[in-house]
Amino acid sequence: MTNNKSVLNWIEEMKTLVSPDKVVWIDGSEEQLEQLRAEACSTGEMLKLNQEKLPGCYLHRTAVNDVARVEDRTFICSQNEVDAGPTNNWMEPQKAYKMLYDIARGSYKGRTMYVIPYSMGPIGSPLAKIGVELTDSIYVVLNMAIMARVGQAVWDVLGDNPEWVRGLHCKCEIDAEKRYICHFPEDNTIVSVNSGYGGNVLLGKKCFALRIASFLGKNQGWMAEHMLILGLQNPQGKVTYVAAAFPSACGKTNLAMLIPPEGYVKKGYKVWTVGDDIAWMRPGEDGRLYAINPENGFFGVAPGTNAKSNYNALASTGEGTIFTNVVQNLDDNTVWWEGLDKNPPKNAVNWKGEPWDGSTSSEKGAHPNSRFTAPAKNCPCISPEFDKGEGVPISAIIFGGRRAQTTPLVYQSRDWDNGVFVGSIMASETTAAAAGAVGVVRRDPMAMLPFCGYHMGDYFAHWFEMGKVLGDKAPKVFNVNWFRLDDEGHFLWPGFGDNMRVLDWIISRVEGTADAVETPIGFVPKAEDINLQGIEDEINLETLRNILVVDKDQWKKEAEGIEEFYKNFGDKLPQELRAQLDQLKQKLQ
Ligand code: OXD
Ligand code: MN
Repeated sequence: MTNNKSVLNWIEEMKTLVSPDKVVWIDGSEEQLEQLRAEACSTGEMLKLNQEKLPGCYLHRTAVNDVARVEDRTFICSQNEVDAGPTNNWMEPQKAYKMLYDIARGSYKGRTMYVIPYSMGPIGSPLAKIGVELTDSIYVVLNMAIMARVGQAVWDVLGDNPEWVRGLHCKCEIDAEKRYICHFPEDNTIVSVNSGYGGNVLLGKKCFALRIASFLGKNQGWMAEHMLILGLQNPQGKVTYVAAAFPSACGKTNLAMLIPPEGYVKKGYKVWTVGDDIAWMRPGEDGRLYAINPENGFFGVAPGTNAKSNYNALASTGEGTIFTNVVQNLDDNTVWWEGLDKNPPKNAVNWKGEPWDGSTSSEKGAHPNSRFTAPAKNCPCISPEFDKGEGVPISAIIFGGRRAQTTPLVYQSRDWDNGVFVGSIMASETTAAAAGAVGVVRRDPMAMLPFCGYHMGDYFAHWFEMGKVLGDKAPKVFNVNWFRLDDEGHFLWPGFGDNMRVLDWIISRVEGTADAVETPIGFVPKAEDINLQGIEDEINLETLRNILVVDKDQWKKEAEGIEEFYKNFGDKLPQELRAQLDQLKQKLQ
C-alpha cells in the first residue's frame, strides 16, 4: 500500500491507542467497496434499497442524538488561544489530545480499523491535498468513497511526503456528552469522537477542506472557502466561472445546479456545476484566481429537494447514493422526504426507524437535516472541467444572505477591498420557521464563521493580502439577496432558475457591457438592465426598482449593527475594514 514512514508510524501509534481487532486498508476498488456494502447490510448498518429503481443506493439511519454538526463541541486546538479567535471554541492542544485519547483508548476493540487514503481535489492536481482517515465505521468508508477520491493512487502520489492531514474517527458509544470534533491546525490533525453523522465524521469535508485548509491557505497564499463554483456558458460557447458563498438555508446547492429560464435555454445559455459547497482557490500562472472543488460528491440536504426546486440534484441521487435519515417507503423499498412530492408513503418507516404513515402522521418522516451522499459524476450538468486539476478561472465572487429588507437584489462592490467588506458583513435574518425572534440579523462573514480554522480577524487580513497579490486580475465582487419580502411577507423576487437573470447582469458587469448606478454601498443595476422577459406577470419593473433601492436610513441602522459586530474582533480587525465602515458611514450622510 505505502512505505511512507510518517503514515506507517502514525497508524502504528493509533493502533496501539484504539486496539482494533483487525486493520483493513481501503484500496478504492469496486470489489472491496461492494464487500463492505454487503457487510454493512448484514449488520443492519445500511439497508439496500430497490436496485431497479435506485441502483447502487442504500439507506442509513444515525442515532437519534446524532443528526447534525455540533458547533458547540467543535474546537480549534491551536497552541495559543488568540490564534483560534473569538468565534471558535478553543482547547489547549496537550489537554485536548489527552482528553480525546482517553475517550478513544481501546474503543476499536471488537471492531475493524479502516485506513482511508484520500485526495481532496483530483489526484495529483497541484491544487489537491492528501489526507488519511482512520475510522471504525463502514458508513464513513462508503461515504468517503463518494465524497473524495479514495484508494491506492493516493498513496502513489503521496510517496514519502510527510505533508498530509491525519484524521482519527472513533464512533465510541455515540455518547453526545463525550462528542468532540477537534482540529489541530498546527499539526495537520483532526480527531472526531462519539459521532456517526456525516458533517462530524467525513473528515475530508468541513474539518479538512475548510477548517484545516483555511489555515494552510493563509500560510501558503491560497484560499479555502465555503463556496459553490459554477460556469455560465453563453450562446457563443464562452464559459465564465463564478464562486458564491451563502450561509446555510439560502439555496447554495440550488444555485450551483441552476437551470436557466426557458428564454435563456432557447438562446443557448447553460450552467455547469463545478462544486456546491467548497472552493479551493489559488492564483494561477496568468495571475488570475483558479478554483477547484476539492470534493467528489454532494452531501446535500434532502428535504425540499424535488424535480422543480433542483432537478439536477434529484437526478444526482438516482444511482450510487447513500441516503441518511430519510423515510423508507416499504411498498417499493425506495426513499421519500418532505418536499419531494405531495404523496408521502403510507406504509413507511421514518428517520428514527419507526413505522410511519405519511397520510396521517403529523410528525415529519425525514429528519429536517436528512441527507443524500451522491457522486458528482451523476449530476446532469457537471462541468467538463470538474475532474481537471488545473481549476477554473474565477471572474466573480458572489456573497449572499437572506434579508427581508435593506440589502438590494444585487450590488457590486467598488473594488476588491470594498468586496472584502461586503463579505465581512454577510448576514441572514431568522425566519418565522425557526423558534425565537423573527428578523434577528445573524452575521456570518463569507459564510465561514463555523468553518474558519483560525482567528477571523487574521482571515479578513488574508483576504486583503490576496487582493494585493491578484491586483487588477482579482475577481469582481458582488452581493445578492433573493429573499426580499413585501409587507405581507411574500417574496418579491421569483428566485430559483430566475436567479440566472441576476447572474446575467453580473457577467455583463465583469465584461464591462452593463451600466450601473452608484450608491453608498456600491453599484446597483438599472432596473431595465435586468432581463424580465417571460416573468413580467410575476414581477414588474416597479417592483424590481423597489428591490434595487438602497435606503439610507436602513443602511445607517445596518452600519450600527456592523460596528457592534466588528467589536468581536478587537484589535485583530484589519484597519482596512474599519476604514471601509467609516467610508460607508460617510457616504450615508
Ligand atoms: C453543510 C453545511 O452541510 O454548510 O454543507 O452545514
Ligand atoms: Mn456547507
